Amino acid sequence: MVPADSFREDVIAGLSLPQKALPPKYFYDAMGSRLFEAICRLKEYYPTRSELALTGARIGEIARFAGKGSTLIEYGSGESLKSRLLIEALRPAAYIPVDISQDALRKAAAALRQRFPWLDILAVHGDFSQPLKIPVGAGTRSFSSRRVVYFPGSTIGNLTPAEAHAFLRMTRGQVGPRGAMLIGVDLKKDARLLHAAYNDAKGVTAAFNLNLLARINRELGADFRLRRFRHYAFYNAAQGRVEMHLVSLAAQSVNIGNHRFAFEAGESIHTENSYKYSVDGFRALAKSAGFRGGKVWLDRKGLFALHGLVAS
Ligand code: AVJ
Repeated sequence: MVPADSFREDVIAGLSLPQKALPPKYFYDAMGSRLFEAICRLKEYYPTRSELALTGARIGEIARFAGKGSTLIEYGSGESLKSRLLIEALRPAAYIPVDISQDALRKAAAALRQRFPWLDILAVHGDFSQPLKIPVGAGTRSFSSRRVVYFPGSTIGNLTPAEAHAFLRMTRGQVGPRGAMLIGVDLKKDARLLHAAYNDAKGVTAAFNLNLLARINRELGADFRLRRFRHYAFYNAAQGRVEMHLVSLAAQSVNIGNHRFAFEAGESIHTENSYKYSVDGFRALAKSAGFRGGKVWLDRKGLFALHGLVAS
């Protein structure tokens, strides 16, 4: 669980900005996580399927790139099919899943212990934006082996390029001079495909976006009226990102404890950025952060990229 206090503080701070905004990491309460899983199964939402397909098709090369017997550090709970493929092919000396949800982390680690009894698993509760603290003595065999950070799902797209640069630099410091990174990055593409992926016909993405307001109501006792807000997502070509907003359908005010926030009709809360990178664009970013572009794998339709980066 994210401490409730920082949730409240972040919400109050975000809604006090001239362009109201909320951090996307708060999408993932129990309901939000379920809705995200439903998004991943939508026909319009290509990233999950594309990344799984390319990982399955190229797993031998990917494992060779990472180096068998490495220490695999994954940001995200790692219960996914992709993680299993990678663990099977890599036979890592140790596997260190890092997640902000204690619950997701415990479930994922338990499922993987069942499935891979030989695997040394060390679950770390944390946030990918903070430097990793790996307890000394844990995963002893991992002590001397090469560190590889696995960051799938294009979660890096939630960061601005400046934040992504800082994150890559920090990770470069953590994997050390022999380290590497495997990172899933969604590609730039026809804006119509992007539009469909974030405006699905069943309205699951809209429900996912609106659940953030429902969560604020539930956990912070706010009085958002969800029917007075509408999901709005579009590709901002100048910035190279999909933006998600919640647009107020009327002039209204919302109370959170002693705070009151006024909305004009048409005013939005910016809830997420999802940056898209060309292969060369991402390589340039990684290079400036101390990685050289070792390898890149794309799915057959050229929708999604997995970059293998080596510390330089
Ligand atoms: C999990 C951040 C990669 O940006 O595509 C899906 C989240 N938001 N649909 C993305 C999301 C709306 C997703 N990431």
